[in-house]
Amino acid sequence: MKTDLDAIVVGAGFSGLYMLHRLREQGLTVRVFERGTAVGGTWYWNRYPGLQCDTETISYSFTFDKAMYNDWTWSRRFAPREEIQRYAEYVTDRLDLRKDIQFQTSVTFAHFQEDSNTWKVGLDDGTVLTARYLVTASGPLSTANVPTLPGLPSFAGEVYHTATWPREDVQFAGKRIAVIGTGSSGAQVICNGGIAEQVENMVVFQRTPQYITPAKQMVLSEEVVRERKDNLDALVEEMKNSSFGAPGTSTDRSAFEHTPEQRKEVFEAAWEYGAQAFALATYNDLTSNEEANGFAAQFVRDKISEIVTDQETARKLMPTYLFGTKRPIKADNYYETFNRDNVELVALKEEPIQEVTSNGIQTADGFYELDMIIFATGFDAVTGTLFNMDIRGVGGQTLREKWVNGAEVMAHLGVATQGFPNMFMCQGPQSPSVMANFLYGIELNVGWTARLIGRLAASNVERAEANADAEFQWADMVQKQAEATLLLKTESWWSGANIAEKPRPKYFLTYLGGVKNYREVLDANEANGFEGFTFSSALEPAAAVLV
Ligand code: NA7
Repeated sequence: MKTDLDAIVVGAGFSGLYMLHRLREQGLTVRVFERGTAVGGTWYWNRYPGLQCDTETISYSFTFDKAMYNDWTWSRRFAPREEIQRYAEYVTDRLDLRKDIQFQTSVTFAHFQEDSNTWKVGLDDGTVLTARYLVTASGPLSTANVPTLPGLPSFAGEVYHTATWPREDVQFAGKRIAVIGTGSSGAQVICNGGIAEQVENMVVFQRTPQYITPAKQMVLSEEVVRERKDNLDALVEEMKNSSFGAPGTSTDRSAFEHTPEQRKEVFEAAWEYGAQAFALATYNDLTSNEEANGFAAQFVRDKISEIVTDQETARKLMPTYLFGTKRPIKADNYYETFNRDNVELVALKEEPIQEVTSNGIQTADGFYELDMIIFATGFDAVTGTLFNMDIRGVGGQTLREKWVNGAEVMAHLGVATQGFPNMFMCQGPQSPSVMANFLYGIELNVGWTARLIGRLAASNVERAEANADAEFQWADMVQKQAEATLLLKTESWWSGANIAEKPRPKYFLTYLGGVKNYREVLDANEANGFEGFTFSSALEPAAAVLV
């Protein structure tokens, strides 16, 4: 059956951009629908002061086009948000993608049509389109988690969320502000955005104290930039064969190979080096062995005690959960910020919020007068945005029903799920996505998916559907990987436990096997004709074969 388009892609973040490029290269007609006014995805929406990427720019760049890599120059070791936004625009123009992206348009529904093996897709302007393939590139971190605090609607001051930050400038000078949440976003708002220097007073409402190691941001010299560009092939080799998809992010050494003195030296050097070194390149058993984990945890607690002058504040800042079982945070001068006279810490587990009033927050121990509340409370991660779209597969089943509201998420190779034929997820659940350098992950995961779609489009296959046994085996393997680590011992967005209304997933939401292994699995699967899918055709049932 003739459709309006070969493929509809939801979202113009980096996944959507790369998918558009790859599908178009194979001759498909594609349209991307993006609710924002520009490309960039999560970088477009999270425009709060201080935001920077915590993967180094050396590898947080597309590498598939050498000239495109070489013609772009990053200014710093970690890209500030504005620079990533410019990079996304650069990629868009360089690959001439803009003409196939429709901005300020949300996909409201996507329903699979069993009689024609096509997708009917509704947009918020009332348009309905048909396509053979539906591709979700809506991002794992794109639906904000906004807690309901008693009395919040009565607050007369300004209220912001890091993930839906306004495009207009926010004025901080002389104001009394609250930051609620101390994950990566909260930490960056607190110490990286220059806010503490402007406000009269900043009160940080911290639920769980975090392990925060220095990022060690720096301006890149011309020589460093030149060297990176001259050595791209070697860099890509290293990324391909690493676990995180970035250089300097793995080690074969166990913490037990060293004496306590040697460990201290290793941790100290990694602390000074910054980036991912402390969490990923010190020892290989920090997130699999509790004793090894304790070495790293204690090192950070000792640092907090050294850095923070007031020992009561230092005590409140000290994390007690297992190191690395929430996403490790990298930020410069985080603990130092609490030595400022105008920065105050409220440990919510000791001093819970009772209510928000028109002019502040009342806790069990006191009242904090405020002009502004900033929520840095994270995301309904991985499945949140997928569930918010009305996606219905075979028999009208919604994706939320299929995945039992998040309790039983299963996605073959992190790409496709049974009952939703011709639907493919970019960086979907159970792909490495948030556990690896996201841009390199896109090249792997989206590149593979685009090749599959290209093969389907070139063949007489009308319908490609993940098999139930394949998705179960994949989900079960992903869960076993997680069980071999300490990650399930902590409640976090990684373990799908940060949204009160959602059940804890039976199968872990992210593939933990690392980039190298995932790449090898995808390559082998492709070489074997894309195993784990059933390919069919209504017109030629016996002859549906991938060419
Ligand atoms: P995170 O990492 O989910 O952090 C959210 C923070 O907000 C965290 O400190 C939470 O405490 C806190 N939180 C959540 N709900 C509440 C309520 N109701 N009250 C008080 N505090 C709360 O989100 P981010 O945006 O910082 O980072 C997400 C990812 O983006 C990051 O990992 C990088 O990959 C980029 P908790 O720890 O749950 O007790």
